[in-house]
Amino acid sequence: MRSEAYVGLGANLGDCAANLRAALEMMRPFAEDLRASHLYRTSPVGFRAQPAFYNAACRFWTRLSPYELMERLLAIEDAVGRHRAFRNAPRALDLDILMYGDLRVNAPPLILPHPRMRERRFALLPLADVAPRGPHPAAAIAREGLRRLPRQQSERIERVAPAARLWQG
Ligand code: PH2
Ligand code: MG
Ligand code: MG
Repeated sequence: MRSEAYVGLGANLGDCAANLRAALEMMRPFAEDLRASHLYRTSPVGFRAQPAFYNAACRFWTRLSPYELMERLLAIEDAVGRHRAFRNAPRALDLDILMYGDLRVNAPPLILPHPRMRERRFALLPLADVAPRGPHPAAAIAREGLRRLPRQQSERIERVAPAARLWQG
């Protein structure tokens, strides 16, 4: 059985765009029909005194369970050189499952849909890029989330590369 998964990608250490591309490449073995969003440069949310982030999202079909998927994503984070200094510290790569089909689970560290994505433009905007048009849970969450988010002066987000330059399946 295949499930549709959405993963948010972020990086703010080293060659961020290259790290995100490397991550997408490493997802290939378990991610079928992978599509990536545009690439965004975003101001840090939460712990502010850190470099700007590069953010993107992707959508794919997978035969992995959500737990297996989480493990594989953690392994990719490690391979790309993430060093966990402290919570929300600058990172070479952060991969978060945003949604896994319409599954809802609350079994930390696995919480789906991602509990904070609705408050984060840097997650919703790329999610909207890859979500299917029309009535679909991911599209609805992205659309409604973006409509509800207050325009925070502090949260800056700019598109720095089109999807085709981030990733060519
Ligand atoms: N990730 C965080 C905390 N803050 N800010 C931006 N702009 N982008 C992120 O990916 C991000 C963040 C925790 O994972
Ligand atoms: Mg994160
Ligand atoms: Mg994470």
